[in-house]
Amino acid sequence: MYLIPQILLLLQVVLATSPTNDYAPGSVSCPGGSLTRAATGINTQEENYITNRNPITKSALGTFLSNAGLTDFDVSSFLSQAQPSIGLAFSGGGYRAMLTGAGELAALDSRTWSKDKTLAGILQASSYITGLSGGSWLVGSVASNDNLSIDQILADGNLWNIQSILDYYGINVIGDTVMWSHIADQVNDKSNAGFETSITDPWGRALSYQLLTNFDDKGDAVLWSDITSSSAFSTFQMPFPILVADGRAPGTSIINLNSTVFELTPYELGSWDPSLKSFVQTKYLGTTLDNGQATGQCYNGYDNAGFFMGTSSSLFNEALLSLNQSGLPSFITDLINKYVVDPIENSNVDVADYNPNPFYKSTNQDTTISKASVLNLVDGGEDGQNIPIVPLLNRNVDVIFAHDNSDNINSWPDGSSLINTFERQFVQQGENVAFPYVPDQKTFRNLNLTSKPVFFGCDAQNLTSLTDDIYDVPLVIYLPNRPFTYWSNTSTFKLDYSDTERNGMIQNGYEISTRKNGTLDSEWAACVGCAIIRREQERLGQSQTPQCQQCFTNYCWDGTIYEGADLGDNYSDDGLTKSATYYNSKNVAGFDDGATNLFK
Ligand SMILES: *[C@@H]1O[C@H](CO)[C@@H](O)[C@H](O)[C@H]1NC(C)=O
Ligand SMILES: *[C@@H]1O[C@H](CO)[C@@H](O)[C@H](O)[C@H]1NC(C)=O
Ligand SMILES: *[C@@H]1O[C@H](CO)[C@@H](O)[C@H](O)[C@H]1NC(C)=O
Ligand SMILES: *[C@@H]1O[C@H](CO)[C@@H](O)[C@H](O)[C@H]1NC(C)=O
Ligand SMILES: *[C@@H]1O[C@H](CO)[C@@H](O)[C@H](O)[C@H]1NC(C)=O
Ligand SMILES: *[C@@H]1O[C@H](CO)[C@@H](O)[C@H](O)[C@H]1NC(C)=O
Ligand SMILES: *[C@@H]1O[C@H](CO)[C@@H](O)[C@H](O)[C@H]1NC(C)=O
Ligand SMILES: CC(=O)N[C@H]1CO[C@H](CO)[C@@H](O)[C@@H]1O
Repeated sequence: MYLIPQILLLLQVVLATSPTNDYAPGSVSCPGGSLTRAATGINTQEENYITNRNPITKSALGTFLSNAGLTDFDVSSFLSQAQPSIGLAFSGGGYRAMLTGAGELAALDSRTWSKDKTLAGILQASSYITGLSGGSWLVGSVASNDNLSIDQILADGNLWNIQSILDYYGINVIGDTVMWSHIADQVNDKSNAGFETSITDPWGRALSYQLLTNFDDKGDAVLWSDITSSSAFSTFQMPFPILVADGRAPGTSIINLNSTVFELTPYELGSWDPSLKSFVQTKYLGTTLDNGQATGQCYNGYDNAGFFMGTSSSLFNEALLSLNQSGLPSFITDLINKYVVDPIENSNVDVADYNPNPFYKSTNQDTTISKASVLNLVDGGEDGQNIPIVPLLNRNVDVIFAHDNSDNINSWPDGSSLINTFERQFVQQGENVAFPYVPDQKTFRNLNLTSKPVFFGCDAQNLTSLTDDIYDVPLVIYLPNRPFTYWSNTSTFKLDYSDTERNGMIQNGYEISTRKNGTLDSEWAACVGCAIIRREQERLGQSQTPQCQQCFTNYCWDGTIYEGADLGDNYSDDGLTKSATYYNSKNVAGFDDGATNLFK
């Protein structure tokens, strides 16, 4: 059985469609018609994917709900009238976010080799999966590798060997130099083919040495649009993947209120926001367009999967500035030194250049973006919305699993990402995308809303002052990073993990999702089930069972705001505490040896 993912992987290598079979884009014949469209609705190919996936998610959800321990609830009768849609969102935060997120993803995956099945099958029941920055490394590598399971990745041993990303071959300086000269050749090819390159190009290539290791030449010819021809995608067997980046004018800063949130799907790149309201076909990026029409030859091969993950995580471009340049090819050192020497370039070190700008002269929206010759994208977390929720709001899913591995205080989250997304609905950029009420950071931290899962937007009826379409606002299951079996608040810029550290982080993520294998709450699976079915129940006018009412009492934020003194960071099993008993000052596994032993 375990051979199957390997075989699929080989198939996918054959299907890589970059016309040059290399990092450089190559010319292809134009498909005719406009390559952009106004953001008036979901892309028809995506819609077709979801329509075909619906029976699969419904059946998987039926299995999950039947095993979840729901009492007085008839699963098949409910599912004969309802189709809850689930979106999974994985935040940024470097490898901390990728690894904690990996454990959280494994907890939702029925394929995971663990006796613990608390939330197993929710991945199979999900329609969408989104990632940004460190979360894009997780979502991007899994989706590009034909939806490999997390422990298959660890068992294979090819992917995710994350000794320093800047020193892939460890102490082998010669090997390292070989890697950088390959990268220089690849990026140089793109440049020679007439495309402007930026520091995100070598960054995306370096990332691919951990994330696309399974492919020829570390995925230099693997495209984000190639996902559509992978085995799992063509049989609708994976959630539809979306990466997130932000639009930014060079030399300016962005906050949640004025950012343009870009989504990068295997079909399209663009934004629903009023500042753009357009999408371009991902596959034809690199083609010079005038209001969507090709002005010359069309190109494919620009949407390299590593370049896309690099774009979503462009904050880390800066890491390249610290490379030991001795022995590196001059193409790379010249590119890097441009940013070191020139203060203006330096302030744009986090920018990924998309040149030509696909939205040039777009009449869908006459904005600064459509006037510029280059499209500048930056790390998806730079607008403070570190959990990629906006694409899920635009798709009206019923429930969002919001995995928050942000660094707000001591490299722990404090709810800021949700707060920023909440605030955005009250300005023009966020109009028409309602998001449930959340409290301030102080309340998050001191009412145990960052130490255990919390549900927001539990009652659609309470959302009438935000929108008329109250049932379109998702219920949010908030899953903040916290320690159980591992001290998982590692620095965002820690780029070097031993296998032991890596596995400790993943294990802790698993404990966060499952509430320590259900040991902290034997009804956790049932409560998650109650959250998943909630919006459809409300639409159908069905009342909650007493069990679900109790779950909502336990997990919903009830509107209380905390006014007292800050209680600090001491985590107990289920909340914050003043006791030092649980405090482990050594950043090592073994914080609580009583937890699930998943990855052996
Ligand atoms: C991934 O794809 C395989 C094969 O296509 C399928 O068996 C599996 O269920 C898929 N995983 C998910 C999470 O859908
Ligand atoms: C966004 O808002 C911030 C803060 O007001 C400002 O500094 C920045 O220039 C704005 N960016 C854009 C692109 O308008
Ligand atoms: C940079 O690498 C060279 C070998 O290529 C080595 O001799 C030198 O010590 C390194 N410099 C630093 C600062 O690590
Ligand atoms: C992790 O959290 C502990 C407790 O809050 C703190 O003392 C430590 O500095 C944090 N580590 C990092 C890397 O932020
Ligand atoms: C919804 O509103 C009711 C009535 O005001 C209140 O009792 C309840 O706590 C609210 N629910 C949530 C989840 O805020
Ligand atoms: C944890 O609690 C102990 C005992 O009250 C206290 O000394 C310590 O400062 C607390 N640590 C943090 C990070 O708040
Ligand atoms: C937070 O958790 C601690 C430790 O479990 C508990 O003592 C405290 O009552 C909790 N606070 C709230 C508001 O639930
Ligand atoms: C691996 C492990 O400890 N699994 C346990 C998870 O919890 C269930 C019951 O809640 C046990 O049956 C499993 O053995």
